[in-house]
This record gives sequence, C-alpha cells and structure tokens, in this order.
Amino acid sequence: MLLDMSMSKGDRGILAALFAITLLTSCSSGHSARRSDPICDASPMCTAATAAAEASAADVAANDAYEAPRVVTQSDKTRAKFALRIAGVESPYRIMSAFVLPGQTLAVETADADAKSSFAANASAGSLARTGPHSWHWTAPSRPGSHRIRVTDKTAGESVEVRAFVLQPYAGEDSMGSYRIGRYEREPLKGNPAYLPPRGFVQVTAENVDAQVSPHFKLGQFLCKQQGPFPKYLALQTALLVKLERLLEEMERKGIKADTLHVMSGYRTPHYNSTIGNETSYSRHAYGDAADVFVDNDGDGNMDDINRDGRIDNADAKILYELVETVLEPGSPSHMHGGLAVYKANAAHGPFVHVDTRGSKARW
Ligand SMILES: [Ca+2]
Ligand SMILES: [Ca+2]
Ligand SMILES: [Zn+2]
Repeated sequence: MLLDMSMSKGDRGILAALFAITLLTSCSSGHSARRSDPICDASPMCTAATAAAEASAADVAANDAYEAPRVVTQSDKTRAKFALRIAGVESPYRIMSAFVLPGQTLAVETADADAKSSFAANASAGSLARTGPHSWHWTAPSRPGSHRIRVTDKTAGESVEVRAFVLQPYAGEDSMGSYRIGRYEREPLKGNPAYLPPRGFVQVTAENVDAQVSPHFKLGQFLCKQQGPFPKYLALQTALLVKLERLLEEMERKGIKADTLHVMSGYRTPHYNSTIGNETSYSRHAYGDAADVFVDNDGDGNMDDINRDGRIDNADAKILYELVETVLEPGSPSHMHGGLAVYKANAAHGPFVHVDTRGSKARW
C-alpha cells in the first residue's frame, strides 16, 4: 500500500500506522479486501479515503493523545531503518547477500542513515576494518564459504545482516568437480564487462541450499535446473536480489501478496543453456543477474490468476512487467537497470516475466 515507503523511513511511525489502519479499513469496507482487489491503490475511493485518513491521522498525532497499535506490513519486517551500500549496491533490507572472491575486499557503508546514529559492525570470519563512521572494508577469508557481516545502528538498536558468500574461483574450466559448467564466450559482448565470464561461483550443498539470501529468497531457488549431485555451483548478483525484493514490495502495494516468487530459471550454466537450444552463452542467466519469475501462491508450478479474471495468461505476467517498470524510479543507479520481457505460455510453461540487472535498459 501507499505508505510502505514512508513507514520504512521509520521517523513517521505512529502517523503512518494510523494512516495504515484507516486506509486498510476503508479499502476493505469500500470494496472488499486487499487480496481480492489488486488495483486497490488506483481506485478513486481509496485515494479519497487516503486523503481523509492522512488528515485525521495528522490531527491525532498533533494532539498526541492516542497511540495506535502498530500495523506490521511486509515492508516493516523486511526493511531496516537504514540502508546499506554493499559493493556499491544499495539495499534497504534486513538481510542481503554479497558475493566475493577469496581474499577480496568488500566495501560496506550505510546509506540514508540518521546522522545522529552511531554504528558498529562485526563479521563471523575474515577481517573487518573501519574506514569511516559509516563505512567498513571486509576482507574475505582465503577459503570459499559463507559468513555473516552484521551492521548495527546502536542508537536505534537495529541490525542488518550481510551474508557474504566467498566464491569458488573459476578460470574457464568446463566443469567444477563433477558439475558441468560448459564454455563461456571468451570475448564479452560488444566489449561490455558485464559479459566477462564469472570469476567464481557459489558452491551449493545440501547444507546451504535453503540459506536465505534476501528476505524472500533462498539460495537454491537460483540453481540451474541441470541434474546432478551436490555440490553444485551458481552465479548470483546482489542487484538482482534487490530488484526482486523491490518487485515483491510493489506487488504488495497493489494487494498481490506473496512470500516469494517462483524462480522458473535463475542461473543457467552455458552447458545447460546450450542443451535448451540457446546458441550463444550471452544469456544474462549465465551471469547470475537474471531470473524468469511468476507468482505461484497456490504452488501448482504455474502462474496464478493474479488479476482475477478467471484466466491465466499474458495479462497476469503483464502486471508483473508493469510493476518491474515502477521499481525503477528516476535516477535509479545503472546497476538496477536491465532486461524485462513477458513470455507467453506454451506447452512447456505458463506465462512469466524475465527480469535482469545487466546495467542497461533492454525490452523485447
Ligand atoms: Ca499457481
Ligand atoms: Ca488472469
Ligand atoms: Zn530469462
């Protein structure tokens, strides 16, 4: 709903909570509950109710007479009161992942933090050096694995966790152990460094396959569909996780609730990509910043009827497409930009959207 963004700022909590209660009540009584009305935000009734709610909430807040119970929205649970910039990628979430080579240094700093707050950070391994009041350099251990970096706003008493995956280095081999990778294109597409082969992969095992990589996604959701025993390997990028989390927030604002998205295809090895008929390895899926997704709350492996018109078709995928467009506010950093496309249902799959963070806009 409209106030998720303002609530996440944390400084207008009570006002926003009052606003939320009134807004929810208005939408529910006005024309049924949020779930059954995906376009609640756009309706004139709700807009009028919003204005009225805002005015009455302001009055109550000014009188300081009543403290409303706080409405917990998904964004409250997933967003922290401060954002982190992790290797240049800004994440407002309580948990986010970073991917680094052994011994590589990762820059972590707070973004949009309250200037009066004082911060502390610690890491479960590797070495952490403070580079400023709001910034740190974490140097990864020399061996692959996963570790936790925790940044705490001591003033607000709130922490954000970075899951730091130390990658298994990759130098173009056809396989990692028994796991077939295949061959990356030697020359990046049009000289664009986003198409250089990955320099390392996350090793995925039975132990970490269900590890949370962001509030609504687990590591294993991004694994290639290629068969084979553990360990498996994948490439994944922080910006993709941030973009998918933003999509879930935009969905919630439109009344489409979901605990996660079904990732039909995340990472694809060049080997797998060729077996499904793709002639080049320049697919963004091979670089870990693409996902083919749909909403599947009923768990049947197909897109849900999210616009509730009784059909599952392109129109449902188009809703996700439009919401991904709204994720990119003017001035969004280039690493949030990327490809976006609706794919029609065919014999093999239902409708879905492809989302990637290649760094420049692409539509097809
Ligand atoms: Ca479904
Ligand atoms: Ca539909
Ligand atoms: Zn795709």
